[in-house]
This record gives sequence, C-alpha cells and structure tokens, in this order.
Amino acid sequence: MIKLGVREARTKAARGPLAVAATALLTVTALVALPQSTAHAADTLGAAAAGKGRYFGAAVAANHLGEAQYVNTLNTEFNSVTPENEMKWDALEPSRGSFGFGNADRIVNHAQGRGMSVRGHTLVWHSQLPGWVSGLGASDLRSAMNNHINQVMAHYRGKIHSWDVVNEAFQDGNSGARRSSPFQDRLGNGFIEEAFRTARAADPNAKLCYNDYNTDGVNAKSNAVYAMVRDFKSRGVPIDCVGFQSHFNSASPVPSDYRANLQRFADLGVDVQITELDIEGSGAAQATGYGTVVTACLAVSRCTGITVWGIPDKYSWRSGGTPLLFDDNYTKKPAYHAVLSALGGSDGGGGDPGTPGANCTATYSRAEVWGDRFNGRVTITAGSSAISNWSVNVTVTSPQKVSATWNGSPSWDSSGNVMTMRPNGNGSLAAGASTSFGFTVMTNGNTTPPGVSACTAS
Ligand code: 9MR
Repeated sequence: MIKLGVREARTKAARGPLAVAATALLTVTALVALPQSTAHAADTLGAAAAGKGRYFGAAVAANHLGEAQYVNTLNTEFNSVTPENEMKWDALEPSRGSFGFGNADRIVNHAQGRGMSVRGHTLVWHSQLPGWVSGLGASDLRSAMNNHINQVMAHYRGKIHSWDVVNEAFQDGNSGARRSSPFQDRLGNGFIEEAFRTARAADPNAKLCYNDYNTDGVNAKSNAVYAMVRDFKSRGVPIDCVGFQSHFNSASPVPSDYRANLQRFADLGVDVQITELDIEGSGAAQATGYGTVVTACLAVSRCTGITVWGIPDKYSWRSGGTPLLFDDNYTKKPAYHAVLSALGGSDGGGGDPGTPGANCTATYSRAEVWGDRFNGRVTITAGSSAISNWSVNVTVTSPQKVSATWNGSPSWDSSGNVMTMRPNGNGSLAAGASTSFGFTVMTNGNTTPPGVSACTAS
C-alpha cells in the first residue's frame, strides 16, 4: 500500500517563509563551513580507524592481487596489510641460505604504493617451517634462526611497521608451558629472547611483537605470555608489542575479559594489536562479536590497530565458517557495519546493526531510480531472539523530500528530514526473520543516499 497523505500534510505545515529561510541558511552554512571531506563521518574501515588513531588491516594473499574486486576492496577499505603466508619461513627460505622474496615483495610493493603499513608475519614459528630447519642440531639451528631473522629483516628494513618475531610458542591448555618445537627443544627457553635481540639489531625501527592465539582472555596460556613479557620488560629484552590473534567461533567466543586482558598487557608498557581477527557465524550475532572486539581495542589507548584475517569469506582459512566482513561477492556484511559504526564511521546508507546487544539489524538498499526520485528499501532482520517491535530512523538530505512510504508507519521530526519508521500493525519477527519497508525520495537535485540508523528492537 502506498501512503501519500502523511508526508504531504507535514510538508505543507513547514512551508512558511521562516521555514524556507531557515532551511536555506542551514544549507548555506553547511556548504561554506564544512569542506566536503569533513562533512561526513569516515565511510571506510581504514579512514574511520585512522580517525581514532589506529590502523585497520587485512591479511592479504599475493595470488589474489590480480583480482579486481579483491584489490578494489583492499585499496578502498584497508590501510594496513599482513602477508597471510608469503613471509613465513617456508616461503622465504625454502632451502638453507637461499631466499626468495617474490610474493612477499608483491604485497609490500602494493601496500607501499598506496600508503598502507605492513605487518611482518612471521620470523620464528614451529609451523610452515621447511624440513631442513627441523633437521639441524642446536648450534646450526641457532645460527640458521639468527641468519633468517637478519636476512629477512634487512631485506624489508624500513618497510615493516611491526614484526611478529616469534609466533605461537606456548602450549594450549592449563600448563602455561612452552610448545615443543625445534627451537624450544634444541635451544631451550632462551630462543625467544635471542630472536628478539637479533631482531632489534636487524631493524631498530620496527616494532617487535610476540603473537599468539587463545591468549585473548585471562587464562593459563595468556598468563604465561604475560609473565614472559613482564620478565622481558624488567630485564630490558627488546619487545614492543603483543599480538592477540582473536580467532573466534561459538566454541571459543570473544571472552568477557577481552578488554581487561588487552589492558593488563598494555600496562606492562607494550602496545597491543589485534592481529588475525575473524569470528565464525553470520548476521547479528557475528556483528555483535566484531563490535565488541573493536570497542575493546578503542578502549585501550595502547591498542594500536586491528587486522582481520582475510577479505571475503571465500578466501578465509576457514571459509565454511564465513568469519569475515565481506561475503563471497564482496558485499558488506552486518559485521562490516558493526565494525565501521564502532569505529565512529558510517557509509551513509549501508545500514547499521546498532549497538552490540541490540537484537535487530537494518540494511539499506536503493531500488528503482528515476530522473527526479529514487526508491529506497530498508530490511529489518531480527537477531538471535524473536522481537515484538522495531524502529529505524531514515535521514534524508535537504532539499530532498520523502514523498511516499509503504509497509511501515512513519513519523517525522521537526526538521522534516528525519523519518522514524515503525511497523504497520504487528511488528513481531521470529529470530533471524526479516521484513522490509520502502520509501520514495524526491531528489530535488541531490542524490545523496539516506542515512539509516541502527535498528532498535523490543
Ligand atoms: O591463513 C593461513 C593459512 O592460509 C595457512 O594454510 C595456515 C598454515 O598454517 O596458516 C594460516 O594462518 C595462520 C597464521 O599464520 C598464524 N595463526 C593462525 C592462522 C590461521 O591458521
């Protein structure tokens, strides 16, 4: 059903000379006082994060750099990259003393050409280690480790913002012990300290990080890493940052003490970084998890940036869990909007899932377009529990006017630019179910998409 009456009555009431003058004044003030770039909230992840003094990065694979959509999304949304596999030992030094930097260089060159920072991942790790390393005796292994660090860091000196010097050196579970590896087993506990000292000398300007998973909350494993970092700081062993990989799913959700854990490490005098973020799931639940992580990082002043472990779901190391911010067609998921909104950004029409914990999401899409007007549609989706009512604000830009609405019950603020839409009759939606409403915007020469607020449910 198309309703024309409500909007027409309201427009007539506002058409006095004072209202026209006030609208004109507001329009002129906005145009004169605000340059285009600052008139809107940041509308990409990288720009919004930069506004908060952080970077927002993605793990990148060299073999996707020929794909236009992949590269466009990378270039548009991110201002930091981590090579997903290309800087691992097996990729860079497949046989002893013989280094090949081709794929890693492609990623670094791509990033450098666009002003993106690069995280180096990773110098010393038990996995993706070529067979020849595992076969070495202690003294050979020590010199191979130091040579690998020296050669790789020299090659990239001045180009890498932060290096994961040592990755995943602690065991899972409650032991707090070091993980068995060629380095641990032959060189003993001191290998981590030695790697950091070698790394500092090799590139004094790179931030040196220890990186691990299942250390995202306070637990036996993170306590062991914490004790190591505290010991390093007290003895002057060079360490600048700790990476929290943050691979989450329903069996291992974002811990409730995530922020507190980041903060206790920061309080030791190191930066903290979210290094491999991905959260399996979909819709509102996934969006809420992402929002929680971003909000926690922003609450810790030494949390300097966030990297997600891939761009579209289809290229994730666990693609079946659809853990990333873009779907297989590079469409922004509710999780994307949760991240952008938590960073204080807005893409002015992509929708907004609302504050973490809200149990509906609103997603905008433009439908038909004519010379003088366009139709918009907002889809409301209930979260993980049923809702009985919802509301969403749609804001148009003067001199645009909404001339018709359908499948919802609108009301207007005094400016006439903000429409609050509520359900027409029964607003009940089962968990995960969707409905949508529509409206026509007369452009009056301005084609800016409407702003769509978070969905509020009850
Ligand atoms: O995403 C990486 C995947 O393509 C590789 O096959 C895998 C090999 O171990 O490593 C993945 O990345 C890992 C990262 O380097 C360290 N933390 C865990 C990541 C996910 O397994």
